Amino acid sequence: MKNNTTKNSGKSKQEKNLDPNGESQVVDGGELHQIVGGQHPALTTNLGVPISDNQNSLRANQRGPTLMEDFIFREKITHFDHERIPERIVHARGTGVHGFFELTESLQKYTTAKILTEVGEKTPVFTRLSTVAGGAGSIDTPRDVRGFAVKFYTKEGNWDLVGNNIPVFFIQDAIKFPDLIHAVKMEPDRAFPQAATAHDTFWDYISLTPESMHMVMWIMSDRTIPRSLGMIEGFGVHSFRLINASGKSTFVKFHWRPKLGLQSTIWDETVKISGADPDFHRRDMFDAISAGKFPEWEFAVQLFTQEEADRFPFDHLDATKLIPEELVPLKVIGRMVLNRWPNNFFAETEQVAYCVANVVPGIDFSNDPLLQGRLFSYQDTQLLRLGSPNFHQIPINTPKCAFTNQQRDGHMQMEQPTGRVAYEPNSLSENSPREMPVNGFHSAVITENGDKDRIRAESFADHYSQARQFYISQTAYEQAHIASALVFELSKVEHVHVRERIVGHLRHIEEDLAKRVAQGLALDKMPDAPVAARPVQVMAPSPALQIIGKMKDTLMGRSIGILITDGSDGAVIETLKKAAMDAGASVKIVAPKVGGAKLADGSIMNADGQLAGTPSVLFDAVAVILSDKGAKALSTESAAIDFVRDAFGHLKAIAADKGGQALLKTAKVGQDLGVMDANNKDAFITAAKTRQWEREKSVRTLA
Ligand code: HDE
Repeated sequence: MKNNTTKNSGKSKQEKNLDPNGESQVVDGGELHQIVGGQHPALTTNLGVPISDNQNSLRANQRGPTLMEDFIFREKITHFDHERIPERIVHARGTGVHGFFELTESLQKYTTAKILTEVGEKTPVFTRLSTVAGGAGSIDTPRDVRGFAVKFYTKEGNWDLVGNNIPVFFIQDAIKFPDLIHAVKMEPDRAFPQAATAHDTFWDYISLTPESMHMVMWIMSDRTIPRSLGMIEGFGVHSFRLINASGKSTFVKFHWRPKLGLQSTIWDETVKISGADPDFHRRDMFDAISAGKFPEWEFAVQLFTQEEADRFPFDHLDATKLIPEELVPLKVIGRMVLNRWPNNFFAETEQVAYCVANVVPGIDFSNDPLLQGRLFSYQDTQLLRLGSPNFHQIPINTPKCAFTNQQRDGHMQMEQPTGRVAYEPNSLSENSPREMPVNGFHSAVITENGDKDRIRAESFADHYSQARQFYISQTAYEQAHIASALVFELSKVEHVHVRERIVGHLRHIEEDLAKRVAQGLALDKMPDAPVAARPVQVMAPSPALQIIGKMKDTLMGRSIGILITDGSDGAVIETLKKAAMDAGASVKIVAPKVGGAKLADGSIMNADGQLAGTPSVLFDAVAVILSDKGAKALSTESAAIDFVRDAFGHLKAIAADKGGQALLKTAKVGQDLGVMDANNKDAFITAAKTRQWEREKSVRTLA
């Protein structure tokens, strides 16, 4: 058929066939191919058929319909249509990194597990840090618990320690989990809010679930708005058991402690980070790994016997309780370093399948009813997500030790077992796998008795004592943040009776907290406290529960932003930059234009970020080094005004030269010890390592 359009914009077949290894730039039917040398393999179908044209589907004629016959098109689109697997129902948003675990102290007295007894041995790990409530594409920085899941590829099989950055949980029995998650997720009729607890269904459920009150204190604290993934603690939460060579078992709780110390953001800062960089934590981790600044955690255990547990003023099998460090001290036994970014997000981070039931000989479970339920849930969830009982054959899930058994076949089987024997016991095969009565996995031998029933132990009934202990252990600044977070969240709740019911619970925790929240909500009278199943016990404050007390005197893992303009003083910038980098920080230059600025001496300083897209919320402290002319130009630039105003409002150190001071004045930014002259680099570095907590009362009204 004749037609007046020409194929490929008039190019001949020869012109379309590019030399894949040449250096050329060719327009092909509108597409731009930039080939920069190298040996490019042929593009093929999944079955190895070379593809001649990856831009045009097979058409009946130049402007006619596409033909079903086009197997290349169909294969490509079918594969694309199937690219997604169900995202995790919880913890969908996560960042995974490879690394290693190194044991520094043997637990041989307590366990046979090689991973906990072979000092100096480096075991590969894959660690995935996540938020809980949001979907896979949600922001990194909502107020939320962080998941802390570690897969240890040990010599005796994979051990998955699937924990959180908070040592307790909302509920005591796994059967409640779907209700809790339905309450926190987007409300089903309107499909919002995404990744947020600040809505009616969450607080309605919580207000009817007194056992959640301890967890509520933790989630309303700044633990749920961490500064970076390298600055969170990790907890196995439940009690587990270790079993030694003579079969004796000891209870254990697992802890991860970040080498960078604990640090959180300010709520207003978190909200703004979410807009400025929805991938804030993932990017920060990627940058740290790329720069060779590998995040590291200490691994610690709390060990205790049944007899000791019997004397605790709470039940350690109740996941809403922690064991204060003052009661059972932490013993550091190893470290984990994360040092390798995955090659491919989907293949590794998305397909990694953590299962709480994955333990190795020498490690066993306790009777915590939450843990018991989790032992079922994770395997089941992986079967749905990964679609096959052979998901252990996906490389990220495959043990690094030998494994063999008589399980066969199934969807996506990758192995090709030989021989006629696929059962055990057998007498036909000389080399088929056999049980290992001595070294194989053994459960702890425990005597169980009592009535079978749907029942909660009496010892689980104290819901307020540890909530109170957490609150009274905090610094005054942190208490104000908890009260303000409660006011913020409950102000988003439309139902007044739900707000009131929560304040009623708070009265059992601390009357002053309840008063502050009631005032923040403008309740006309103090709601009654619900009947408590058990009286609140007096527990001594535990400073280990603070964040501020656990900040470290370092700029490692922190970032400093320096705002410059044309005419800025290069020497001052360089001095500050060097001091910050020497203290371990990364430094970014921010300028009105991304191409950089022409400094006073005529040289060009490149910018790492354009002012409009690089607000100060992305930094831990800022310096403002401006020429007089630059300061004047920025005085009508709201991004510059916000830059300094937010830095001040988020309690950050600010170093400013004369031009910088002029901008601070225009922005009506106050002066305090955290605002200093740019020449005072030592004071700036010291102030940058912390937040100016005293400033807070001058910049916002806290509850
Ligand atoms: Fe999970 N949880 N969970 N959870 N959880 C999942 O498994 C579940 C709980 C935690 O990075 C799911 O693979 C039940 C406590 C982390 O891939 C699912 C209960 C703690 C991750 C599941 C709990 C956690 C999950 C969803 C109540 C801290 C992410 C996707 C008994 C100790 C792991 C998946 C990753 C993921 C079930 C409670 C931590 C549905 C039934 C307590 C870090 O199986």
